[in-house]
Amino acid sequence: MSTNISHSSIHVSAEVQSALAQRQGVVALESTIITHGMPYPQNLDTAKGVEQTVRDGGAVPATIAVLDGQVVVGLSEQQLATLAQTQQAMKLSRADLAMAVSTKAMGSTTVAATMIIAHLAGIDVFATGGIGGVHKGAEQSFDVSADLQELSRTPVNVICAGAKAILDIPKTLEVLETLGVPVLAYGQNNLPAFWSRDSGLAAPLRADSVAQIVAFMRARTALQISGGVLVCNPVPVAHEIPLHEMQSLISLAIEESEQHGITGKAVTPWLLGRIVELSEGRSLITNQALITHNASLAAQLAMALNQ
Ligand code: PSU
Ligand code: MN
Repeated sequence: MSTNISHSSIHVSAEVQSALAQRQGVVALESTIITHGMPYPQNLDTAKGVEQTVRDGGAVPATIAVLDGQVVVGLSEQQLATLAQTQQAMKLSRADLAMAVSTKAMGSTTVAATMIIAHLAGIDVFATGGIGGVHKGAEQSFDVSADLQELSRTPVNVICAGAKAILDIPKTLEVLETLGVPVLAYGQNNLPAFWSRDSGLAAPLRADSVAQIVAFMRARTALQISGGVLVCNPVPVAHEIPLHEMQSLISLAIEESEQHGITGKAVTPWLLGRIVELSEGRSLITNQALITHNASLAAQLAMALNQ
């Protein structure tokens, strides 16, 4: 167990503990994408593939989830397989993470909850697919993901593929700016939009190499600026679905979600699932490709930060 954790409800795997102690480079991975973001068995294949990609980059993966009330940092292969098949995992964010612990429930961690646990365990790099953000129609629904607040307060560097086009991306960028969260596009001027490389919007900041990201992070530390950093890594060209092709599917999925009365935490998983169906599986393949790509960049960053 890492030295800054003294709570018995948190278990850090031996491999992750030793990697942290030896400053080998550890990449945190979320689990909501496993339980609520993809169907079985693609979710398990993806989770394993992402872990392998982190290892290929020389770092150690630490997938995070709550299993029967215990927060686990660095799921074993068996635990990963169990989680991937469970139907009743709670989707955990900052508000409900402790409830899964206190009721000894199964739960998967969103970006927000994964950041909280990663920080507690001493892990400062985290790879995911897409972050939560401001939903379209938020002026009516007030649906703004707790991921955004978490990025502003918890010092973990999150590598994602941008905000999903099911969100209101301009409003998401505005909120991130208000909260003081740096948003860096990697290798391009425009912000990527998850399945698509280009959201059509300029990213606030740009970095072209891992060394530039590290230099930026060191400068923040020197200036005592706390909180997270969001690096947006465009999906590889071979797997991208251009925004104009996604747009009609997204509009249809949102319309249907309203007709079905989907609200609250169910919105993001419902839309993602429906978009996989509407795209006849194509969006799922893109989702798998982008998260693997992000894991590779995260491994490079974790290694560089530990040098
Ligand atoms: N991106 C995906 N699949 C997912 C999510 C993002 O491709 O399942 C999850 C992440 O865990 C993210 C969460 O933190 O959705 C956001 O949910 P909400 O909007 O309810 O905060
Ligand atoms: Mn929400």
